[in-house]
Amino acid sequence: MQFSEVRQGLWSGAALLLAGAWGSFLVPESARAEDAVVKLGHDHLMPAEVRVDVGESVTFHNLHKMPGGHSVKALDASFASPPLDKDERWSHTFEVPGRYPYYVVEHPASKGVVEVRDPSESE
Ligand SMILES: [Cu+2]
Repeated sequence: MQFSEVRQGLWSGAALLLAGAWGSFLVPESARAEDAVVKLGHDHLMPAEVRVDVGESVTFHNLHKMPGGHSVKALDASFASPPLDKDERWSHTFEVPGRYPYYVVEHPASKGVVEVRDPSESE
């Protein structure tokens, strides 16, 4: 009897966990919609220039398999990703308005710009 009570407790605990997992899976997924995505090809960026508002993030998504991966780095070093494997993503949130030129570390000729705007300053 005690055993079945424990089992029942476990099951409802599992059900709660499942419900919690669903909740945390479903809700933030939509709230966390990506603000901008830049895809990294072997030697190019798509799109090369993106605009976000302050507080938004840019996700860099590496599409190309290359030994050592691909990483991006701001010219002013304000952001730098780790090396990304194929299909890996890395996001950075921009808190300060400005223009952020960056490049692909493994292919320095591949350059991009993130433009960060303060929405309260634009009409
Ligand atoms: Cu490459």
